[in-house]
This record gives sequence, structure tokens and C-alpha cells, in this order.
Amino acid sequence: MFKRILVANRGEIALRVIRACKELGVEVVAVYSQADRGAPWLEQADRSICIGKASGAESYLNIPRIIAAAEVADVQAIHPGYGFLSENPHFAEVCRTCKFEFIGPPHEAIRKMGLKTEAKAVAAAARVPCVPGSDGPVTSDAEAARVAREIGYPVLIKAAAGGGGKGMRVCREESSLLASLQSAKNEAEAAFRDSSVYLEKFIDRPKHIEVQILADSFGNAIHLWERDCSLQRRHQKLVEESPGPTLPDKVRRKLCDAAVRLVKSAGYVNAGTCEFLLDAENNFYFIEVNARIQVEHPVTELVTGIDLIKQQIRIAAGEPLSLKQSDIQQIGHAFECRINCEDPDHNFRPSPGLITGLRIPGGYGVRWDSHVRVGYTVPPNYDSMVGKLLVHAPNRPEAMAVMRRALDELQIEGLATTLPLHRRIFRNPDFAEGRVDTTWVERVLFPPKAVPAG
Ligand code: MV4
Repeated sequence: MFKRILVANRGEIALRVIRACKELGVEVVAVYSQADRGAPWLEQADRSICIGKASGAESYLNIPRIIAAAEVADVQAIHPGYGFLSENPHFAEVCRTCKFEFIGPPHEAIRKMGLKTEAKAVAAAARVPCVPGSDGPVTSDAEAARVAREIGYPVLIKAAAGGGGKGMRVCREESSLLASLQSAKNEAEAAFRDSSVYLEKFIDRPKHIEVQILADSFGNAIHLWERDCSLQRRHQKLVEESPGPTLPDKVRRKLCDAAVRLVKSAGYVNAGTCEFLLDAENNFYFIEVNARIQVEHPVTELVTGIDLIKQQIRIAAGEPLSLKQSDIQQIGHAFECRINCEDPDHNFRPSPGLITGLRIPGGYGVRWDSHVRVGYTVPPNYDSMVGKLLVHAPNRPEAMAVMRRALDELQIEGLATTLPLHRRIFRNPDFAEGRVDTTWVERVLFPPKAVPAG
């Protein structure tokens, strides 16, 4: 096992990694930006090192600063958390070159999975169902028109280097295809400096199901069942759960086995997630791999009883997986609400600032993963998540009741948060029946305002 690890992240996930290290008996070094000087989670680290100014580019995204801190602190490994440098293949490669273990996949696997058409090709070769579409990026307007006609409209144009919805365009008929292609390419070039795009059949109102996997460096890979992350607004997830409600057991098993075949054939190592779309007939289609630990990983921890961060660290330290597939049971039901300091009544405008009051929920089946406390000022520089409220209960209705109770217990004063929206969701009859998809929040909770007549 490592003697000392550096956490190249901040906030909730930095604290999550610090806690795992302490339990493993590993020393932990935190880095922080000037905006995070004196932040609460830094007290929990054995040492903390300032790496620069508030902006991400000058701190948590600055590879030379982070490597310098790792040298100074003499660590053996670096945990990137999520966001920031977590899926940057260049950073993973620099870590290796500088003789630090990167606690994540090999840089080759990150790079390959970052190219969405490459990931789809690996999936197809592993007999994993993919959305019908172009083989790789489209190379001409004529090819795009031919493929679109073959798969049938509506089609979705996606950025090959993308993910998370950037550079996506729905196209409903051939007359608008070339204009849609051009604007998707422009957006892809601006966002990823790579204008390549590919085509897929547009799946109407899909659910978003993802499968958590763990793979070691000896060719062993297992899944830890699925999460349903359909509840999102503008590609920002609001609620995640496991198991997926309404997912038939037979489909669940096929989906999870497909994810394991995919990561095995990709040469993937460490923790990762395979994302699928599920259509109204319960057909599933692979869309992409997330080559990192995700925000919602504790949902899986609650139903499986496995600490995913500790597993990541053990795998990076060269240990073989001590878990067999048959050890991994999905027990009861878990939910996570992401609590952001954003105002849902004002188009989710950010609401950073001083936390003047805080009542943290507790009791049976409740977990609060957060880096904030009374007197802490949420800086405006980074993402706005102030905490993740999780619950676990024997079944979905009971888990919903625990979540309603915990949401009512939780009070955050001094800034606007998404808490009132979560209270609404957990009292919604559609949600109670699992009758939601990736378009539900925007269609049902925030319908576009009717244009006044006249
Ligand atoms: C799709 C789709 C429908 N059909 N692909 C959005 C982000 C990226 N990860 C994939 N996304 C989608 N791909 C086809 N062929 C609908 C979405 C989508 C979505 C997917 C997952 C979670 C939320 C979403 C919200 C809107 C659209």
C-alpha cells in the first residue's frame, strides 16, 4: 500500500478521499487554491499546500503546480477526484512519467474512452448493443446524408470528443441536416478543439442507466450493478438511485454483463462507469464510458456495502481485486440528492456566499457527504454543490420516505439552494412510480412559459 497520497481536488470529493486514506492508514496531502485557503476539509489532511490563485487554470487544473506539490510532499500517488484533471489523459501520462501512480485508468484507456466513436467501436466488438449510427466520425456531407437516411430521422449529431451534451444537435429532416452538422461542428471545435462529429438515431425520452465497474491490473473486472441518473436538468444530474426503478431483472443482468465485457476488452483498469440509454421498450444502448469516480458513487456504496474509493486506491497500489462478482449483492434501495447553491426559482442562478445556519440530517439510513459548515463561505469560482444527501432503506417506497424526512431535517441558511426542488421531487406521483426519463424535469417541472397571445 502507498505511504502517502496527494488529492488533486477540492470540496466534497477531496474530503471523501481524505477519509478513505485515513481509514487505510495512508497519509494524505491536500492542495488548495487561494480561494480555498482555510477551507474546512484541509484540516483533515496531514498537510496542505497552496498551488495558486483562485481560477481553476491556475490551481486545480494546473499540471506543473500539482506535480511540484507532489514532489515537495514526496507522495507515491495522486487521486484526481472527479472533474478538473480526472479525465485528462495528458495529466495521467505526466503522473506516470514523473513516477507517481495516477489513481485512475491508464492514460491510454482514458484517451480511447474520451473519443466517443472509439469507445463505441470497442463496445461493438465486445457485442455490446450501441445506438445505430455512423461508423466513426462522418467524413463528408454526403456520408452524413446517406447514414441519416439509412437509420431514419430524427438523428442526433454528437461531438466525437464530446460527452455531457456539448455539441449535440437533434435533426428531424434532411432539409436541415447540413445546417445542423455545421453548427454542431462549430460548437465541437470551440469546446474541444476537435470538430469531428458522428451520427446516431435519436432515442426519444430515454432513461439514463449507468453501470459501475471495477477492474484490476490483472485482467479481472466486476460490475457493482446500475444507477438510474435520469433525473437531470440541462445535463446536470439532480437525483440518482439504485436499483433503477422499473428495470426488469433480466435487462439489468444483460446490461451489467455487457458493461463488464466492454471494460475487459478496452484494457480498462480502476473504477469506471458505462453509460447506457434505455428506451420505452427497455432496449438498452451503450453511449459512453466515464473514466473516473463519479459524484454519485455513494449510491452504489450504499446498496453494495463496498467503499469504491478504497477499492480505487488498492487497485492503483497494484493489488488484485479481492471481490468476486458473486460477492456483489444489490441490497435495498438508495437515493442521492445533489444539493447545489443555485436558485431554482430564478433559472438556477448561482448563489454562493456565507452559510449562516446549518442543520445536518441524521438517523437510520442517512448519509451526508459534504465539506461545508456554518461560517464557511462558498466561493463563486467552482461548481456549486454544497453536499450530497443520501439514504438507504430496504425498498424504494421506504427509501423515499427516509429521503423526505431527511430533506425536511436539512436546513441551509444564508444562500439559496436546490433543497426546495428536491422536496418537490420526492412528493411527486410520477417520480414515486419511476415514470421519469431524461427529459422529465424540463418537460414537467420547468415547462417553457407559454407565449402570451396578441
Ligand atoms: C442521446 C440521447 C438520445 N438519443 N443519444 C446527452 C449527453 C450525452 N452523455 C448523451 N446524451 C444523450 N444522448 C441518442 N442517440 C439523449 C441524450 C440525453 C441525455 C442522456 C443522458 C442523460 C441526460 C440526457 C438529457 C438529454 C439528452
